[in-house]
Amino acid sequence: MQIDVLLEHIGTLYTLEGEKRPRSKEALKAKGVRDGVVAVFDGQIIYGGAYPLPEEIQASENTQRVDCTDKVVTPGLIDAHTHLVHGGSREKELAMKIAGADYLEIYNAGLGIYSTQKATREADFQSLYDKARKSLDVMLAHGTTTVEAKSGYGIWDFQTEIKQMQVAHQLNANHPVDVVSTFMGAHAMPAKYKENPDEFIRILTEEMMPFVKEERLAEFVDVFCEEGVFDIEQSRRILTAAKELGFGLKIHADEIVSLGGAQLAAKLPTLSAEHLIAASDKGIQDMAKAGVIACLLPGTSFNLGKGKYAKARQMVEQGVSIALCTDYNPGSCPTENLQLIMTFAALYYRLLPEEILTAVTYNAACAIGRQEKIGSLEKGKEADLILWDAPNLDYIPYHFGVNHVERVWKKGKEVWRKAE
Ligand code: IZC
Ligand code: ZN
Repeated sequence: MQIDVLLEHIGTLYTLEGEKRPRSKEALKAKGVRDGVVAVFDGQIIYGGAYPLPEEIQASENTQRVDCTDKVVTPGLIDAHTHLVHGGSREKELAMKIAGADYLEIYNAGLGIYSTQKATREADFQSLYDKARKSLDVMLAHGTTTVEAKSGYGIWDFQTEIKQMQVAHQLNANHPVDVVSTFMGAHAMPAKYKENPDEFIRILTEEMMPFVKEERLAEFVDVFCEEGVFDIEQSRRILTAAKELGFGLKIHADEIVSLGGAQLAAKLPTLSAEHLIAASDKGIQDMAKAGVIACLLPGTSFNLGKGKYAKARQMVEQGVSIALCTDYNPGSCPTENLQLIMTFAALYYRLLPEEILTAVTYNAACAIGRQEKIGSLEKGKEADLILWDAPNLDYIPYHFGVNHVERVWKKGKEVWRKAE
């Protein structure tokens, strides 16, 4: 068998080979292989592991050889929770935050999500596309090769929702980073339906969601289950309808107030529950039992500035599988940099680098239903690879705030390289 690209003499290779289901407890720890080698042919991994190569795989003069001595190689990072496509930015809220205003106060003052809705509604397709493409470039430069993108800045204005999802689709087709689309029409309660939320839920579930399904605009449906947004019963109705239509389910649960979103996620069950900063012990137990993946977003906790973090360590000890994501959005987490999130996870969640790596690769792939294709460097999987300019894995979250990526391959093609 031939080889297109051969990464050899790898200081430490993390293939993420292991249990074929979302990982927790001991299985969450990725194992490193010294003197590793990865062989790629036709966009796929044909070997990833310790030197030497199996006999049937041979390099030729056409093979591109990459010397990875004293460096780290991992799968491409997967960011399983972002609000990638949006108009505008919210730096004007910074002074309010510095003065002590919290997220829901800003939202209730008609700013927050509402101001991004306005900016997104006013932006045309091309400007939304250009802005999101720039963000994808930044993500790719920091090692992200697949990203989930939520709609949710049109809400009652369905054309804007559709526009956001169409931008995500076009980016998926044109950009090296793969974009997985989620419909999040239930991201805020529109002011004009505040007195009649049932009518909005009817429109959402009977008009919008069937259209999104029919047009294949999204694979997942997500709901912001939060005090003053969608309550437990409303979230249950929306997600039950989504399930009946064949969508995968996600829920923003217990981000700020402990409403019981984690329990609801376990009951439905959803594929993932997001945030969980205020999740109860019972909610965590239920999620472990039901196998709901926790998509944790420590950058949001950091940026909300209240010192409140999800109980990630407890979740792992109790058997919840976790993914770590940016939550990239213009309000609660304006960063595309998943490496920074890895640092926050180490410092604020007290997760080990080996646990963190699984949470941004294999488990994140599970959180978007892509674990058969990506998330590990095993034979037959897509060759999404990062060569890190780092002597060991610990170095990546330790030396924070700078980019450690040297080269990135997507489906076997080199798509990013650090300037010399
Ligand atoms: O734009 O504020 N939490 N949704 C739920 C967000 C944060 C995004 C935003
Ligand atoms: Zn979010």
